Amino acid sequence: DELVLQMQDDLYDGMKEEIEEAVEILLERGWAPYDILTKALVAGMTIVGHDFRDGILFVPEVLLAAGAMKGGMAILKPLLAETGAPRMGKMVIGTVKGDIHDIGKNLVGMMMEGAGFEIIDLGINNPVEDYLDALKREDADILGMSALLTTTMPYMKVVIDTMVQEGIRNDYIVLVGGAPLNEEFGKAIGADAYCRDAAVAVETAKELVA
Ligand code: B1M
Repeated sequence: DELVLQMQDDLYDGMKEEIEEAVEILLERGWAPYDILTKALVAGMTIVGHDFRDGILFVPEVLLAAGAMKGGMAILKPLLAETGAPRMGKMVIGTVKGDIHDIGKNLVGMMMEGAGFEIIDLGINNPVEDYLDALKREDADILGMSALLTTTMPYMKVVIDTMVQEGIRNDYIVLVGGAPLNEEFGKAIGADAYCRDAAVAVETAKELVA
């Protein structure tokens, strides 16, 4: 679809209004919200990521792209959450200390909500205390941590180690995700599972909560 390619260009150029309009148009054309999310927005952000890595795009441009992505996601959010699924459990989710990337985390939260989980979103840059306080306060079932930097992903181990020290590790399901992680890393730090994307996070959470 030509509009989808146009959206990837517009996302690259940080054109929030154009993205919002195009999301509405695809919805009118009968596109599933999840397909708009993955085929237009996530695919567009992947291209941004490559050019950011290669020094073609810089932080200000990527921030604009992120803003456009969030504009599109905001329209899709209620639609993805509209399944009326039964309550599955409660998840505390946040990006780890030192890391301010939140698009992936937000997406996981949205999809989990759509699947019937209650989400407590702690935002970005979370020290270990924030996670532990929220888990206890909210009587949560699941801890979800996100990290997008190779320099911040080791902090997930700090959180899990602290849970072990406090004797509460096994009271919660711990799921981790983020572009630089992999299965092996998830195992090595003692998480219950590494989740490649939001759909996998939902499936894994459903499986482990049951
Ligand atoms: Co940053 N950045 N960034 N950035 N940024 C990356 C991550 C990078 C890979 C780009 C690159 O070089 N190719 C690179 C990291 C390199 C590395 O560590 N090896 C990088 C860098 C270097 C930086 C800065 C250091 C740049 C600088 O300042 N010099 C800086 C760091 C700031 C900080 O955090 N302290 C920085 C800043 C930024 C912006 C602020 C400009 C912006 C963030 C805006 C925002 O989030 N509000 C930004 C962006 C947008 C990116 C890229 C381009 C896109 C990330 C994204 O949103 N992807 C990214 C390149 C890339 O990842 N390819 C990059 C879309 C999103 C849907 O995917 O986040 O992977 P993702 O989430 C997926 C899965 O990973 C998984 O599910 C999600 C949905 O499917 N998942 C989970 C994620 N979290 C999960 C948690 C779970 C489960 C699954 O819990 C249960």
